[in-house]
Amino acid sequence: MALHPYDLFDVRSLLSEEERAVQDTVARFTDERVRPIIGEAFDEGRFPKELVAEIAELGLLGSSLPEQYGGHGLNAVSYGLICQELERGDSGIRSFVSVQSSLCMYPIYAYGSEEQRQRWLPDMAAGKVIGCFGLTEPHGGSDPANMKTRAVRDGGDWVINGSKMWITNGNLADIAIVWAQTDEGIQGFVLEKGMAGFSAQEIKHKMSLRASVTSSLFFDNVRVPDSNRLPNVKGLKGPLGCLTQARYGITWGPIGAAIACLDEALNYSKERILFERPVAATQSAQIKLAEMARRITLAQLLSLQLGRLKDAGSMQPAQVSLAKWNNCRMAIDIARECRDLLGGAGITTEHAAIRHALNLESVITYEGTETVHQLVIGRELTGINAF
Ligand code: TGC
Ligand code: FAD
Repeated sequence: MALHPYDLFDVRSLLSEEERAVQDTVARFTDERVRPIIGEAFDEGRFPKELVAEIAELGLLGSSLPEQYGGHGLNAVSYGLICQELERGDSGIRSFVSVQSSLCMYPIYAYGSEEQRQRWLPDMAAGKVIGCFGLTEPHGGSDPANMKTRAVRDGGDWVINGSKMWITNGNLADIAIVWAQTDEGIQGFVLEKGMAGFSAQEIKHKMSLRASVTSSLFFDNVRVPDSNRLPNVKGLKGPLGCLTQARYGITWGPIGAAIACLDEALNYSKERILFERPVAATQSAQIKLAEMARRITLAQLLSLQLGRLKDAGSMQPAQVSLAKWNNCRMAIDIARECRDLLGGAGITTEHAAIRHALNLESVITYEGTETVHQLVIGRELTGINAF
């Protein structure tokens, strides 16, 4: 029996029935609703907001949370498959879901009070309240410990001053999870759209993640009640704990992007006749395609095992770093190679490869750059902190 070209090791047979059903549902959504419109949305530099209600209806926002907060109690592997199938469409759509689920709903669930959970999570799961996550500052995102945004206690309120940069969903968001330095260490605050002194400015001229909103946030004496402070975490481990959740999902996402590119390049090279034979009949093209399939297979097995470790409660941040590094590098290399196999046709957004390649420039940078994740592994091996 012929092997499935995008699942050479039959990873799907290792999935439960529920995991397969989740994958199939999201795959259908991507094929029917995302892929037909995403090239144009990318061209226009427009996040397709019209998809949010459907994404919510499919249960993809905060899908791992318990049902009482609007989630579906899905396991980590299912969440990973959601990310993979969404990113097969576009990294921007997966980013939207990552930020809402892992960077906004997760901290409210993990670090928030019961009142805060009830107040925000069900509406966020329903897509009625959109969140963004403000950690990165303009002077250097890799080193969030050097945080300049500051919150100072004033009676029953906090007064926040500072700014954040490169914030996904910034101008879309109804609430922002903002991390600020306080006298007791870094703390998280839920800022609401319309609070005096809080503004967002969209970042234009992006060549990457064009179908996603990216913004700067500004805080000018923003007065936030203590009831909007996340009470159950202090220190950098708060935001880093959220990043571990999001980075886990991001290990799966680029597998989807790489599969989309391989699919396109495979079809194109079988049909493109040069020197009286299909490009796919040449040895060099076959080596390139085989190399892509090899790297996708390794990434699939890596993420699946990572997901199983997460579901067993034993996943370590350094393991997430290795998979984020490997899978982003795998996907960006494949997207660029596929762009090359398409020749000149590969330079327009009529084909997906260049859009994925450009998107992956962000994906390999955000949530910890490739270098940051390499240094995490270096530290794990040597016991020496090179940051
Ligand atoms: P260190 O000072 O040693 O640790 C501080 C505390 O945090 C704990 N910790 C973690 N906890 C959970 N998950 C992790 N991954 C953790 N890493 C560290 C640690 O145990 C310690 O706890 P405690 O109790 O002892 O205080 O911090 P470090 O030396 O490990 O960190 C250095 C470094 C460079 C790895 C870290 O600063 C880092 O990861 N920098 C990169 C920043 C980054 O990734 N920013 C991403 C911003 S958000 C984003 O990009 C969203 S894009 C979303 C989208 O559109 O999809
Ligand atoms: P810098 O930290 O200035 O890094 C510059 C270069 O230095 C990089 O090549 C880096 O690898 C390298 N470097 C860093 N440290 C070392 C070292 N020790 N040794 C050697 N080299 C090193 N942030 C949020 O908080 N929320 C979001 O929603 C969000 N969304 C984003 C969306 C997009 C499209 C993008 C592009 C970014 C987003 N980010 C977000 C920010 C992202 O996390 C940062 O861009 C990333 O962490 C890197 O920070 P930086 O851009 O300031 O680069």
